[in-house]
Amino acid sequence: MIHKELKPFPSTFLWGSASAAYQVEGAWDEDGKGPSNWDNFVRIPGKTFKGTTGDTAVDHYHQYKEDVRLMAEMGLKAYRFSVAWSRIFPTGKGEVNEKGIQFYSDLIDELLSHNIEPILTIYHWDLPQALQDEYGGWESRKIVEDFTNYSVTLFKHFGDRVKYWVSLNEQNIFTSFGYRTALHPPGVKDEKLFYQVNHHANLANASAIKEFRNYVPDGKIGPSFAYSPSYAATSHPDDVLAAENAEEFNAHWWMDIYAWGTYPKVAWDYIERKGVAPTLESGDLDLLKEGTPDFMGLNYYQTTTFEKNTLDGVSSGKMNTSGKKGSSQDTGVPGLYKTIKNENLERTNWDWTIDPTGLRIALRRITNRYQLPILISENGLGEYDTLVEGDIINDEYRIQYLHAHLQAVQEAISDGVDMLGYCTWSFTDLLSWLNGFQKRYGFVYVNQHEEGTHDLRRIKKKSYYWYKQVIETNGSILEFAETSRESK
Ligand code: BGP
Repeated sequence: MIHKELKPFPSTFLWGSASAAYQVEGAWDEDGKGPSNWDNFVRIPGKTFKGTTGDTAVDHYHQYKEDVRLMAEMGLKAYRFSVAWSRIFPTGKGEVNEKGIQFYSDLIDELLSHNIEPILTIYHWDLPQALQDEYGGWESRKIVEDFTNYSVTLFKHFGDRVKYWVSLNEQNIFTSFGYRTALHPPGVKDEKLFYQVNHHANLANASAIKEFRNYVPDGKIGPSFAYSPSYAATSHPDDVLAAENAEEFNAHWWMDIYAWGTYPKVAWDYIERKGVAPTLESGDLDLLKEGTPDFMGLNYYQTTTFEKNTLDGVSSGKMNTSGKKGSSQDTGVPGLYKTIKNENLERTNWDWTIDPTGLRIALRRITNRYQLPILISENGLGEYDTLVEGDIINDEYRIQYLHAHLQAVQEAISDGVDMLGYCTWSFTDLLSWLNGFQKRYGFVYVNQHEEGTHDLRRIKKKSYYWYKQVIETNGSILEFAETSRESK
């Protein structure tokens, strides 16, 4: 679809940036915070790049005022951040830690005083370790009650000031990495447990959204889903079917539940016959239908290309967490699909495909299937940045990446997609879960590295000034690069 003219970005468009507590805050054991699953996991040798931890991260906990000042100077309209559950409830439940409430309350006030809309993520992967120890965290149904109670506590304290909420961040990633590939805590590989854990997360998500209606009736809430649209490697029907499989198991499996409260039929039948379907209790499906969101949060980084995988085919491949281009391996599920390199697409040094059109495809598929407004809750480029003399970081590659993706957003808007806003990942540099500090995403460089102690000073990158202009012009400067859009 080629439009002669593009629609402008809506005047209310939220030009934002996002972060997550564990990746920016630091202060991991300060002011009464309890340990999270990530605080423990990163201490197991070999789990993260060069053993990096979020103990200090980029010290946002102490430097949030400076960070918000930089956001304000840029003209940022929205800031998505997450709350660390174990700051609010050090053991996941029981007594509220007032200092934890105070920190987020102050952050919210600071944002609002600079006209920056807070977008609060309730859960971005850092589970109180106490809940993991007590009942296996997401492995038990008990999590539904504790998560709901934690969410209600946030609604009560912040619902008067925060209008945009994200319930669970990338449920598909934290359940798959936690229980299928073992790359994230608790580092388990158990397919049946994975489906059960995921079902509990679905229930917790729906239960929190249902309560949200009582406490923040004028607010908007939705999950953030990591959607990587599936492409078929060739037009061979077997490859097309493999891509369909991937779409059903990797996307509809979650988004159908969010939007409709139903599991997709074909995928459900498959896992039931395999004997790994989750146990449903009476009332579960009703709850899932009662807790549907106001918008779909989309975390988009790349597309994935699939081909046929036989029953004795590939089942696991290595992820590139070193930044050595070409070190990732293809992976798959025997009998369903396997990934294959898409020769049409450039890749980053971490082997993530660069595909702005894929973002437009993602936005259209979500719109057509679910008819929900979309908040892009993450999109960005993780790359090496070089600090040169005079405190200059010329991250032209990041500008190009974001520029092309924002053009795709505008094209999607012109296609009829209802967009609430766009949050880049990320505002400042931060800790990349498995990849240390060298994989950078921010508009603001932070002098932090895997080894040694550093001054953590903030330095604006070239992309900072570019995004400032994008915001100032409500996206209209993007259109001047007409040629780059047409050459895509
Ligand atoms: C998403 C997460 C973010 C962030 C981002 C970049 O999956 O929600 O927290 O980390 O990916 O990923 P990475 O840090 O692995 O490059």
